[in-house]
Parts: sequence; structure tokens; C-alpha cells
Amino acid sequence: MSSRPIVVLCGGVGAARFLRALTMVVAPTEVTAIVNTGDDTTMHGLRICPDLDTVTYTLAQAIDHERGWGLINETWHAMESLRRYESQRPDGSNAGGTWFGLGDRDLATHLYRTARIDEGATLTEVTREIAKSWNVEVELLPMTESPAPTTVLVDPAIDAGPAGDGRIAFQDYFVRHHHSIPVRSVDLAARHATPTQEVQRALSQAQVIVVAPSNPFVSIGPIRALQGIDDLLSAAHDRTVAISPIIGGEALKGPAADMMRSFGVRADALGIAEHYQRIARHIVIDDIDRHLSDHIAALGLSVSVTNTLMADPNVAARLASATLNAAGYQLD
Ligand code: FO1
Repeated sequence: MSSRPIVVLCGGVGAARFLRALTMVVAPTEVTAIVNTGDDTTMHGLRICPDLDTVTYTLAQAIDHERGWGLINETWHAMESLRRYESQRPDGSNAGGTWFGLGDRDLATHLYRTARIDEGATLTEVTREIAKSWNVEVELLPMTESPAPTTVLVDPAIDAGPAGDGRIAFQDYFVRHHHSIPVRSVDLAARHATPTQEVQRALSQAQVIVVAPSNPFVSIGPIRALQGIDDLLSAAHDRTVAISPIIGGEALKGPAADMMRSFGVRADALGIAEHYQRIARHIVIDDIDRHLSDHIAALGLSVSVTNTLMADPNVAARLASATLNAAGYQLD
């Protein structure tokens, strides 16, 4: 299969919105998205891939915009019905939990994915089938076929986790705790996993690689942690552009800025530039962070300044064009 010229490293909401904008300025058939699976979880025996779901539903224009995840016009009968069993659930059982919301229509995606994997299909194959069913023409590649669950370490007094040491699963932190507790460190199981051949081929043949405005630690971090990927990326450093997910010292959504502060890193676009300087020669930052341009340029990065708030489609499309231009990719 021939590779596509534009490759985007993706987490969830920010990446999904950027991909949507990208398809307004280039054909979707020009784009491959390599998507984080470190957030994946199993609920009710079903394989859930939140970032793949968010990207798929956003590109299919079926995402619930307000929540940023799940489907529009969703109903919740299955979750409501599960509540019947709550009073009878023995201590220590996870059965029938409803803290992770799975809408009725969304459940169909997880049922299909799980059944296909049980039949022996790879996640790459099932992802392609799901994307085609939603008429998504961007190529969506899960970063790896291996389980690569991200865990976070928190204060054991807040949540001791199964081993009593404060290590909890990513979705426990993100959804159950509403990502409101301080994270001491992140453990990426992806460092023991290998990227798929499709991912390696896409990266080595890409004309431009975009690091989407996603969380650098828990969304892009797992992709970078896969064996050999950071070296592949640093070899492609000249054609790689990162979009800062931090605007005016804050993340639009999610805990990226809080994590930067907890980890003792500057929580601004300069901190992002330092974090990505090994793999990206170019960076796109928001107008509000223009004053950081000279400091970032001093690191050896080329800086593009534009409106990165993808609030309206025209602004988002301009961000997509500016990003490609920053890496020297010529638009027709
Ligand atoms: N995020 C939430 O904040 N609450 C949920 O109940 C929730 C359920 C959910 C179900 C399927 C899915 O694909 C994603 C879901 N998400 C939910 C989003 C997701 O867990 C996070 O946004 C990502 O993991 C972070 O990128």
C-alpha cells in the first residue's frame, strides 16, 4: 500500500479537531493519523479505544461536541439499566460499573471491535473497518498491536490503587477522578511495545509529520515511547512540526498544563518547544504566546505564530495551512 504524505501523531479531542481542519485544506486520502492507544481500557469485557473513537467520530462529524467524546444524539439505556445491579454487587467486584459512560450507540462500536478481535483480527484491521463504516477517509492507525496501558502515580492517600502504592489506570485518573488530582509521574507501558509495521512505514515515508495539539505526556508520550519511534522521529526532525497544546499557559482541555507544573517543567509554549526540540524543527504557537517566539527560536526551532484556538472552522483551516507551510509542505 502506498504511504500518504502527511502523518499526524494524535491523542484525542485536540488531535481530532486538528485532523478535521486538515481535511478542509488537503484531501483526506493524503493523511495518515497515528493514534495513541495508551488510554485503552476494558469495560464490561469490551475493548474501548477512546482516542481512536474520538478521532473516528469527529472525522465522521458524529461526535458530541459539548462532551468532546462519544456520539451525538446518544441515549443511555444500557448504563441506566446497569444501575439495577449496583446494590447487589459484592465488594471487590468491578461488574456493571457506570462511572465510565458508554452510550447505547457508542456501545455498538465496542461490541464490534471486541468481537472482531476475539475472532483474531488485529486492532489495525478492525480500526480500518470501523473507519470505513463511518466513511472516514483519513487512514487511522493504532500506534501498536500490543497492550500498552498508561498508568499514573498519585498520592496513595487519595487513591491507593490495586497494589496500594498510588498507581492507577489512566481512565481511573482521567474519568473517575476527573483528572483533578496531582500526578507524580506517568508510566508508559508503550516503552515495552513495538509500533506496527504500518506505523513505521508511514513515518519513514512521510513528507511532513505533525505533532497534534495533544497532551505531550499521556497522548503523544506513549507514541514516542514505542520502541524505535523517537529515533525515527528525530531522523525526520526537519520535516516535523509540533502544534503547542498550551495557550497562554493553559491547556484548552485536559490536564497538560497541570502535569507540566507537577513535573517541574515550564507550563507554556516555550516548555512545549523544549519538550519537542529533539523531534521537531518547527513549532506553531498561538498569537497570545508571540512574546515567547525569540526564546523558542533560540532553541533552534522555526516558530510560526497564528490563532490556534480551533473555535471556528475557518480559523481551524488557517491553522492547518499554517502548520503544513511551517514544515515546508506546499499546498496546491
Ligand atoms: N470521558 C469522560 O470524561 N467520561 C466518560 O464517561 C467517558 C467515556 C468514554 C467512553 C468511550 C470513549 O471512547 C471515550 C470516553 N471518554 C470519557 C473520553 C476519554 O476517556 C478521554 O477523553 C480520553 O481517554 C483522553 O484522551
